[in-house]
Amino acid sequence: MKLLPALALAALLSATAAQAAPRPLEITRAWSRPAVAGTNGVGYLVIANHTGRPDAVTGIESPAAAHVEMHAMSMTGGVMSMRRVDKVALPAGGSAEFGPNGYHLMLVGLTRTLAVGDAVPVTVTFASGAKQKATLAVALSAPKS
Ligand SMILES: [Cu+2]
Repeated sequence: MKLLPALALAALLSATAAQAAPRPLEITRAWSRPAVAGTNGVGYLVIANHTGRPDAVTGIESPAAAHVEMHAMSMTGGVMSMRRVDKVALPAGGSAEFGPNGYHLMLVGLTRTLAVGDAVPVTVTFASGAKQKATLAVALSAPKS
């Protein structure tokens, strides 16, 4: 009589956990800033790795730009500089953040003007071979969540 409810509860919990399981590579807070066609735009997003295995971001593409680069920003003696990187590590259980400080995406050669409210599709490629689509929401500041 005591065992049965416990088993039922365990079954219920595991079913709930399965339903709520996050996607293995989860992209959130994807946004960009307004920019004029022909210039360079920026892209920001956070990628969480729930796969249990280390991975890395190795490429990003978008139909809205000639090509997309990953840049690392740093301050040296009060001077801000950025350099292109080929790979951004995605530790197992960890995340990679592309934001206004640190890494960011450079949308090189915008094929169209980005205005507030526009949606910019991007496809992220991972070292594991996985690919994931996301949409950058064009806004003046980062989304709240
Ligand atoms: Cu840059």
